[in-house]
Amino acid sequence: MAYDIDYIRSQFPILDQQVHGRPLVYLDNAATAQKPKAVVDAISHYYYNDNANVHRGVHTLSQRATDAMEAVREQVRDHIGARESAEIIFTRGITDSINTVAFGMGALIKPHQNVVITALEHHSNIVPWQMLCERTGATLRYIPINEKGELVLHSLEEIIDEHTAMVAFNHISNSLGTINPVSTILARAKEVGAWTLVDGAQSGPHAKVDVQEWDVDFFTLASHKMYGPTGLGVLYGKRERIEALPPYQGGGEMIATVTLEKSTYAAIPHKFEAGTPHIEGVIGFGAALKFMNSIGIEAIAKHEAELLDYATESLSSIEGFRIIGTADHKASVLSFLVDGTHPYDLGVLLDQQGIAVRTGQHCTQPIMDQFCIAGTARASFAMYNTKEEIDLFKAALVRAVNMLR
Ligand code: 7TS
Repeated sequence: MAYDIDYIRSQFPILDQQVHGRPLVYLDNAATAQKPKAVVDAISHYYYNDNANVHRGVHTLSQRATDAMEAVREQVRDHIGARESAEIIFTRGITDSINTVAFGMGALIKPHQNVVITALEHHSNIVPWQMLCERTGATLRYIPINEKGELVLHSLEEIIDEHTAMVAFNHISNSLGTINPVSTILARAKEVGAWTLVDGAQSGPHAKVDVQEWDVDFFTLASHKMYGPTGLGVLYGKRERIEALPPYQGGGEMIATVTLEKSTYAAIPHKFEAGTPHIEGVIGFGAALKFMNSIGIEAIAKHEAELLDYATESLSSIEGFRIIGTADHKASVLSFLVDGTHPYDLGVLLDQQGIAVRTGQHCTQPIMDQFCIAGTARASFAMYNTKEEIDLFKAALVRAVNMLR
């Protein structure tokens, strides 16, 4: 079936507007994607018809809300190929998912052990592990990157050793777009018996992932990067792993019994879902997954790869244009600098022409340090972007550069 871009764009009413008198060109999708009507409608429908708290009421609305939420848990299970829906935990986002694992590991890790991350991580996959190591005396190690922004794997056997408790890394880099060799790293981690976590923040919207095929212990997703609501993430964990982890937060809904002296915890996944969950978020995320799958994640990835190739080639003709992150395998992200200009100034001048890009460190300061730069401007693509938009982006960038030089 042909990729019906007009239909897709018609499903995102927010795109049809002017910013500073110019048509909006939204190229900040790695930060958050826009939401299709189906998501907004599912949330409205929930509030107009079914709103109630979940897992506690015998009344009809509570049961409807519970059924709707649990149906999405099953949808997520199916989407990532998990064995059972009890392995799908709803969190507040990727940050919350990683903190849940890093906190829980505090009870399990020993001071002589180490945690391995990479130099390509978002701060949310660095800081929680630093905190874990500070609390426990374990050591933090990282896999370095080369000048193209690719992981350097030739020392993998020394970095991941028999004392490695956890190997945590992203599938796709949010600031450079590098697609990492997940299976190679997981294979080495498994050789030494380390636990593994893959941060799927940027793969969720761009790639099909099967957690059993990877045989990964933990995997994370962010609803808001997958056309769903903000404030909701997913933590997938293999049953035996999440059963072994102590919970991160205590409170209602995560318990089996409570006396004033002691509590016992509920079975997974509820052990990790203390308090009233983000019910509307879960319902909206279900609609987002359904919408994304109706277009087809492979078709979306192909479309975005064409946009990335087109943008890379087209923008490279601008004098002084420099791409930061030139990995052989990349997805949907174009981070760049233009000689003689500051990325922040470019971002402001692009915005004045209707073009939304992100500027700065993209929560990946160690990457910027490695490239000896303060930050980049970043264009990131989604299912609804077009080559015409990239032409508008290029024309606006040329104008901005001419004003600044
Ligand atoms: N990991 C990666 C790879 C990410 O891209 C992000 C967010 C996170 C973790 C954190 O996700 P959160 O939903 O908990 O905030 N990345 C970005 C970005 O590139 N621009 O804004 C947010």
